[in-house]
Amino acid sequence: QSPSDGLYLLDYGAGNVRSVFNAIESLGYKINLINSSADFDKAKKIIFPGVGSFGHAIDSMKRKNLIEPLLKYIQSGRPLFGICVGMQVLFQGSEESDSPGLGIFPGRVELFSSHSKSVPNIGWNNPVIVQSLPDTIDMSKTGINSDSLYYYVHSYAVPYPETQNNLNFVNTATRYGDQTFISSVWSKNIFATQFHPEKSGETGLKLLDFFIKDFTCLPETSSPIPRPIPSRTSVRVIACMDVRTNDQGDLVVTKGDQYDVREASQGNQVRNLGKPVQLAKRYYQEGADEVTFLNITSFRNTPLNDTPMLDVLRQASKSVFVPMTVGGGIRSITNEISGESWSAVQVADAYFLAGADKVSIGSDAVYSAEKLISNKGIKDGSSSIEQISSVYGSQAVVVSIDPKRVYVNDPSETSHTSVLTTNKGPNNESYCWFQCTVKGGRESRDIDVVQLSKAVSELGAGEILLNCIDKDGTNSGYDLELIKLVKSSVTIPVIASSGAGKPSDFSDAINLANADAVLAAGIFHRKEVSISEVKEYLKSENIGVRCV
Ligand code: 1PR
Repeated sequence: QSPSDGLYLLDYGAGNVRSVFNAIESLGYKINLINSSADFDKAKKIIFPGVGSFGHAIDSMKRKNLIEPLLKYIQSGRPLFGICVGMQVLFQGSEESDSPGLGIFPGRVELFSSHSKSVPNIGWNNPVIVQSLPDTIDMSKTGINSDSLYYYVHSYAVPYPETQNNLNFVNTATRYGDQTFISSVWSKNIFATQFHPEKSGETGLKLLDFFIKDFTCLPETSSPIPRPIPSRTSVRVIACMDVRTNDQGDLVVTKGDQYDVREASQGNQVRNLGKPVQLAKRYYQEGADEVTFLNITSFRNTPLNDTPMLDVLRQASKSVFVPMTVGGGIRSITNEISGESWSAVQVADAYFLAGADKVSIGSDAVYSAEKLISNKGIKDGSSSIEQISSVYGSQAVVVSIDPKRVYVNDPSETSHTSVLTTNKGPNNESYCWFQCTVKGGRESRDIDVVQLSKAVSELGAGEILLNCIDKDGTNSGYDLELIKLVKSSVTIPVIASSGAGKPSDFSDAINLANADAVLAAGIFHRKEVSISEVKEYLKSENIGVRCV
C-alpha cells in the first residue's frame, strides 16, 4: 500500500504533464494518467496541472467531457491538487476568456496591471500563509514558510483583498509589485497553487510529497489571518547552453565568441564544452533558476520527432525541476526530403510534450515583426508567436533577439532609434542603434530592437531574451545601454544576455539597466564563475535571489 496508490494526473491536453510526471517519479511514486471519465472512479487523489490560457483549458475539458466527472470527484470529497490554470479554473471566470470557470470558489481571475511592473509575472516569490489552520495541521510538512520561494509564470491572477479578507479558503497570498493575489487555496479536499511546485526545485517537490503522503481535508473551521503581504520577488539567474552537432555528429554544448563557435586553436573544431543533459543537471543542482537550451544548428531535414533536442529535454526533465526554455528552429517547418510539414504549434507541442516549459523564437520572430510593421500593425494570426501563445499562453513564448550595434555620428543619420553611447564607434561615433539579425547573426535585417520588441510584444510574446552579438562571449559585461533601451520599449520581462564576465556584471544589469533576469553561458561552462558566487554577490547588493 503506497501513498501514491490511486494517484492520477488529469491531463486536458496543454498541461505540462511530463514535468509533473517526472517530479512525482523523482519522489519515488507512480502516477497514472486519467484518460476517461471511468478513471475518476479509480482515483483516490488527483493532480490537475494547467498551463496556458484559461479558455483553452475550459474548452479542452468540455471537449473531452472532463468537467462533469471532475465536479463529481470533488463532491465525493477526495483530494485534488490544482496547479496554475488548474487552480484558476476553480474560480468563477477569468478576464482572459468568456468561458465560465467551475465556480467552486468566489472570485474572478484578472490580468495583472503592467504600469509599474513587468507582465507576465515570471519568477520566484514567497507565498505568505493567511489561513488560520487547526493545530492538527502541521504546515511545516508542506515546506511553505516565510523563506520558501516558488516559481510563478502567469499574466493573470485572482486578487487578494488585504483589507476585506473573509476568504477562509485562501491558504496563502503573494505580493507581486503593487498587487497582491491568491497564491494558494486550501478548502476541505481541495488544495491548489498559482505557482508551479513541479518547477520549484526541492521546495516544490516537498509540497508535492506532502500532498501525496500527508494531505488531509480541512475542516470548515479555518479562518483568515489579517496580515501584510510583503513582496519577496527574487531575480532569476539563468544558465544558457548553445547546443549544436559537432563535426562528428555529436550534440555538444558549444559557445560562440561573437557567435563564432569554432575554436581556431582546436583546428577550427566546434568548441565542445560538455554534454547538454549533464550540464543542465549540474546547473540545476548549483541553483540555476531556469535553464535554456538554444539549438544553433537547424535539424532541417530531420523528421520532427527525431529532433535530437527532444531527447535532450526528455532526459533533462527527469532531474531538472526548474523551468526549461528551448530555442532554435521554433517555426513551421517542411522536411525538404519527405515533403512533410509541421505548423509552428505542432513543433512547439513536440517540445512542450518533451518537457520544455517555454519555447524561444529567434529568426521567425523577426520575419513576423517585419510583416506586422508592413501591415501597419494589423495582426492576422498567422505568426508562430500568435499561434503558440494562443494555445499555451504568452508566458510560454520567449523571443530571442540577436542585435548588433550600428554606429552613427548623429541620430539624424538613421530612421532607427539610436542612443548616445559611452562605448564610441570605431570612428569615434557617439551614437548607435541596434540592428536585428536572423540566422544566428549571419543576416542583418532593416529592423531595430525597439521595433522588434514592440512588435513581438504586440503579437503575444511573454518575454524577451536579449542577446548582443558585440558582447557575446567577451566577458566584458552586458550591453547596459541596449538593455535599458529595450526595457523602456516594452512591459514584458527582459532577460539580459551576452557578455557576463564577473558577478558585478549581473548586478549592473539589474541595478543600472533594470533587467528582470540575467543569463550567462561561457563563464558557467568554463567554471570561471559559479552560479552560487553570482547569487552570493547579488545578495550582498541587496538584490533578492533564491538560495538553494
Ligand atoms: O533563429 O529561432 O532558429 O533561433 C536560433 C537561436 O540560436 C537564437 O536564440 C540565437 O540567439 C541562437 N544562436 C544562433 N546562432 C548562435 C551562435 O552563437 N552562432 N547563439 C546562437 C547565440 C546567445 C546566447 C549566449 C549568450 C550568453 N548565443 O545563447 O549564450 O549570448 O553568452 P555569454 O554569457 O557566454 O556571453 P532561431
